[in-house]
Amino acid sequence: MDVLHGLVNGMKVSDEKVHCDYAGDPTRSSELIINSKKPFNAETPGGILVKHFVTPVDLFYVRNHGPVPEIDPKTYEFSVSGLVGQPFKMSLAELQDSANHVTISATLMCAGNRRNELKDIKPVKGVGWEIGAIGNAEWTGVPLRDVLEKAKIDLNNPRLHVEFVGEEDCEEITKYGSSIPLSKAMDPKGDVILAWAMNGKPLSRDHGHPLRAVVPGFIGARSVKWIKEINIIDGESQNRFQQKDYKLFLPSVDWDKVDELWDKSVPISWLAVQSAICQPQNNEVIPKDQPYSIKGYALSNGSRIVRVDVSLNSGKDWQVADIVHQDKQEQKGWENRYWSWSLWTLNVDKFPSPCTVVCRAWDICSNTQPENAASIWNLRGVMNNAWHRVNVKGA
Ligand SMILES: Nc1nc2c(c(=O)[nH]1)N[C@H]1C(S)=C(S)[C@@H](COP(=O)(O)O)O[C@H]1N2
Ligand SMILES: [Mo]
Repeated sequence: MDVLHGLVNGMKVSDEKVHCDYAGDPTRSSELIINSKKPFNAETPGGILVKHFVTPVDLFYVRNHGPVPEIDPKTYEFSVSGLVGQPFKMSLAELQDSANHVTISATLMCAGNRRNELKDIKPVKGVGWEIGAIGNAEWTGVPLRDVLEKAKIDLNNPRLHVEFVGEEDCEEITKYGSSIPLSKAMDPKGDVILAWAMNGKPLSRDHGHPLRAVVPGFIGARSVKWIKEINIIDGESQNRFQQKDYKLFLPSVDWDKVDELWDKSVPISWLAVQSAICQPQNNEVIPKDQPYSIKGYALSNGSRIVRVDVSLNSGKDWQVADIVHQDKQEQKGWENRYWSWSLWTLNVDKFPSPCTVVCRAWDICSNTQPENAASIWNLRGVMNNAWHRVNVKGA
């Protein structure tokens, strides 16, 4: 991006779209469903999601707020500063030499996943997503706590947050930024890493090349890409993506009432229990009495998914699906660190089409999903984890 961004021929640009130039964005797989081109936002079709426990990089959803920055990994460096005893800058090579490398299996999900179902109830602001703003990957990097230890931070101050700021200029005329509590960052079982690789290869440009945060168990918004700064701050980040977005309000709060409520609402951090049916898709035709495998995903915030229920009659009767693949990190003593999704299947001998298929998941804390999306509708359309319903037509 031009160093003089925001200035054209020395004049300040007032049109907020002008400084965002997407000509340098990378090319993408034609299999992604595009929800917005500029900035690029695209999701994985449900049928593809359940084919891979580890989502291939080119099929992994992309959620950008601005143009993808072009960063040379050889000259790249990020800073660590703020309320630290020892501020510093680090290059990628220095980071890679500084600590043991770890690989964490973790699912990223956008807080806006399944927003379209909320839109169907009442309009909401935000990019429309079906069920595919989610993906599971193997992330390699170094623990964030190993980097922060060099900065001499007061670990006894419970107010401290770690703010990540990205390189790119967003449509919203700000750098993308967000923060997490220092306690999550320093928790050896929190598994927050600074990652340079995804599924064994250097990060692709869309997914944060050369370095991003991966904050397992938190909404995708906190896993900041293209990290430029890491700031230790008192309280949460003041960045608009922490303060004026990703917050929950009552269904009765609309845009005319929200102004004074932003400051009173807590930013979303941890994910809730979520599940969705990926196969069949809504309005799919399945001949009556044919055998069929219903498939989907389920996920919580590190808590193990213990049951996924599926109904073939709009939620009247339920059957328990087989969890066919779940992250095995707990077997290494990683209790409550099920950062990856579970994939599940229910084999039906005679599919009772036409019908409405419904799913809901339970985690080990017995948390489950609300029955109706209307009860959790919110003006930004975030965190929709209502029972997922799919209408199937007969033939
Ligand atoms: N710098 C930067 N980081 C970012 C974003 C962004 O637009 N800019 N989007 C966030 C959001 S809302 C999500 S859901 C995830 C998406 O990560 P992905 O595009 O690799 O799937 O990145 C997060 N990190
Ligand atoms: Mo997101």
